[in-house]
Amino acid sequence: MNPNSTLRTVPAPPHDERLYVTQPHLAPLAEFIPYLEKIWSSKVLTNGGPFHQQLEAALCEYLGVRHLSLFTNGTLALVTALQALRITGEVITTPYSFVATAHSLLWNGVKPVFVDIDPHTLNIDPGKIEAAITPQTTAIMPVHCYGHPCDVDAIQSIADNYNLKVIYDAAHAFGVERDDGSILNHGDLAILSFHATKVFNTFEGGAIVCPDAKTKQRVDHLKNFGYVDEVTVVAPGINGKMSEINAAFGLLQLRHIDEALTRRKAIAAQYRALLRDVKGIRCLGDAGEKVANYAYFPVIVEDGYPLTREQLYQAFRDCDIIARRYFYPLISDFPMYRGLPSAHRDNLPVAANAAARVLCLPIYPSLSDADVERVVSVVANPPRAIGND
Ligand code: T4K
Repeated sequence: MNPNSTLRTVPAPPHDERLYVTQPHLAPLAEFIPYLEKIWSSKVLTNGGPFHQQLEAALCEYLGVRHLSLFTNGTLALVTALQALRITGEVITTPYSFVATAHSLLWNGVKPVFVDIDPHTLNIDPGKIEAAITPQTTAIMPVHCYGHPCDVDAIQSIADNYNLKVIYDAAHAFGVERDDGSILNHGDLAILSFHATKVFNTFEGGAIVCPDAKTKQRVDHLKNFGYVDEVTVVAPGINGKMSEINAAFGLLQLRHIDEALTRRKAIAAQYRALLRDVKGIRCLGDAGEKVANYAYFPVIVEDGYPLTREQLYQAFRDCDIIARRYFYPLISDFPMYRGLPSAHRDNLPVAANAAARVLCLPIYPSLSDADVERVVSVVANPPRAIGND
């Protein structure tokens, strides 16, 4: 099909609700009031108060990790993780992610070096990492894209051979497990996002998962301006602390997370069953996870499908379904990155292909079975393309 051809719009099916790529799962408001009353009475609003401490402990237990430091958001967690490990020079990363991944490197004065991705997982391709290593390389920053685990064993063996640090951007990977437990226990540090659009949200929020108490202590200092005590500052830290209101909300959200994950799993299964016979639409497979979180539902629009990805995206919008092209454009195509030698399209053919073909369908706990059917009906009965082909 000619990508420039236009779509003959068919009347949208009757519905009274716009569907988004995601909607936050919110615990009942009434359940939040007692937490607020405690904050109002204690007047402790921030700076590592009781809810902050409780949420750190509760998340360590729920996620199966040893140490975790809460942050105001995932981006500041990434920026601080690089500071904590004193990363300099060049860092190898993926172009197929949300822009915050690479921005955290620029905020640290570090040069991103983009490496292409694996066509099956859409995570960084470990087979291409070694060729990108130079004497300036100090670390690898892979992303567990859509919550699908990277090939952590292959990445760790390269890091060990070349004495590199590994910082996982695990913004999507809340609760994901392999056979050996939480995916968050891999790498020197792993970063989570608790943004409104994530599987587990605290409105805004994030965390750094640390392997030992000493590293967590350094991270805790860095997120509090570098303060160790009232008169001692040990590093040029930042203000990355999560407030008590976000932490309290996180504790409440955690009480409801299992029901949210169960519903996501059912939605993903329904999509897979309904899309199985749609020619030219491929659902991204898992990446060997034992426990998945169904954070996103990416499909790949292949050549055999009657529409291009852009046309399908538009067809959805015409039906009031806001699917999203995560991750298009590639990070390496943004102005602050595209001059880098590693950002050249010839270096990133798999990522460029994915960015042109992936569409993330709505998936969130309050999506009904009928909503899923409505989404699939657009994919299965696309408007006919007309135009100059
Ligand atoms: N690393 C990776 C790999 C990431 O994906 C992200 C964030 C980060 C690092 C950084 O973590 P944070 O600093 O954000 O904690 C969204 C999110 O803003 C961003 O957090 C996320 N990744 C990225 C993948 O997606 P947008 O621009 O697509 O969000 P937006 O506002 O268009 O929201 C998408 C849909 O979600 C809306 O159409 C409706 C729904 N929504 C959104 C918000 C904010 C709601 O229903 N309520 C809301 O409050 O970036």
